Amino acid sequence: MTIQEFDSIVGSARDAFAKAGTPAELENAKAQFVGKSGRITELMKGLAALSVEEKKTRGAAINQAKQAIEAALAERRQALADAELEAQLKAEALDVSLPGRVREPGGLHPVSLTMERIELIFASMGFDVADGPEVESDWHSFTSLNNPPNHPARSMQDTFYVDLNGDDGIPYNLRPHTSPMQVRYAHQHIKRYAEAVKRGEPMPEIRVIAPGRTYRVDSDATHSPMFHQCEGLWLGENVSFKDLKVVFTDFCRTFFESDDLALRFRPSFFPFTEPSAEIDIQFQSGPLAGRWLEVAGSGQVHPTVVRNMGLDPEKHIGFAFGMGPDRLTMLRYGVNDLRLFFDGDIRFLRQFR
Ligand code: 2U9
Repeated sequence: MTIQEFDSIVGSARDAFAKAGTPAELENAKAQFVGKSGRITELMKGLAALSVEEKKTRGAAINQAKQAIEAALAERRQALADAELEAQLKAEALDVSLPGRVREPGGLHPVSLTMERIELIFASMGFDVADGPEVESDWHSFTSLNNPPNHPARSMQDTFYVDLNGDDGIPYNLRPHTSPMQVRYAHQHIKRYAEAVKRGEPMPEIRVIAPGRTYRVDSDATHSPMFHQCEGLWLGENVSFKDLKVVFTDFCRTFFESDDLALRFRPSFFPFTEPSAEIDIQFQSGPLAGRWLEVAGSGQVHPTVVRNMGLDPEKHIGFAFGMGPDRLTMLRYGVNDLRLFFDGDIRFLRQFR
C-alpha cells in the first residue's frame, strides 16, 4: 500500500467520522470502512491474490490503516459522547446561586389587626372578650335592647332577615350590631355565679367587649353590608359615666398611640342607653389634626335593658359603648374607602403584612 493510498483511506475515514453528528451516523460511516463491505475489508480480500512476501507487507500496511481508522472512530465516539453530556449538563444546569422560590410571607387582614389590638387593650383593663352567633333572634337583636316594635332598625331596609326552614315563626336576622352577644354574656355570667350569689357573695362585675361581624342593608364608600363592630359593657355596683370617659379615653390614646388625643362626649340618643353620647376624637398633629372625628356611641345602660339581662337595675348600673373597627382601621392607616377592605385585592392587603 503506498503512502498516498494509506493517507487517502485514513483521511477520508476521518472526514466521514467528522461529518457524523450522531452515534447512528457514525455507525454508518464506520460501516463504510471497517464493516463487512467496508473499504478495509475489501483491501484485505485483495490480499488473497498476492505472493507470501507481498501479503506480509501489504497486510501490515492495511492493518495499520485499520488501526488508525479505528482510533479515529474511538476519538469521534468520545467527542460525540462528551458533546451529548455537555448538552445534557447545560440543559439541566441548576444555577444554585439563584434565590430560593420563597412563598411570600402571609399576614393578617388590617381589620383583624385592629380587632386584635382592641382586644389586647381592653384585656389589659380587665375586660373579657365575648363571642356569639351571627344569626340572631329578634329578641336578642332588638327587643332585649329596648327597641320599640316599630323601630326603623327592625325594617327590611336596615336589617337582613333569614328564613330558617321549619323555624319557630321567629324572624331571624343577621345581627345588625354585636349587642346581642352582651345580652347572652350577661345571662351566662349570672348563671355562672348563681351559686356564689345564693351564698351571699357579691356577683363579679360584668366587664366585657363583644367584637365581631355585623350586617346592615347599606353599601357605599363608608358603609359595607358586612362590617365589624366592637361593643363594650361594664356593669357593677356603681359604674358611672366617669368610668366610661376614663376607659374610652385610655383606649383611644393607646390605640392611636397619641397621648394628647382629645375626646368629646356629645349628647345623643339610643334606645338601649340613657343618657347617651356620641364619642368624637381629635388629633393634635398629623393630617387629621384639629378635626373632630366620630368613632363610637355610648351611654349608661338603660334600666329596661339591665332587666332584660336578668339583673336588677337598682343594684347593677354601668355603661356600654359601640365602635366600628373598620372605621378605626381607616383612621389608623389613612384608608378612605371601606370597600378596599373587602374586595380581596392582594395588592392593597399586602401593605399591612
Ligand atoms: C347592651 C346594652 C347596651 C352598645 C352601644 C352604641 C352606643 C353605638 C354603634 C354606633 C355606630 C356602633 O360604631 S358603630 O357601628 N353603637 O353607638 N352601642 S351604646 O350599648 C349596649 C349594648 C349591649 C346589653
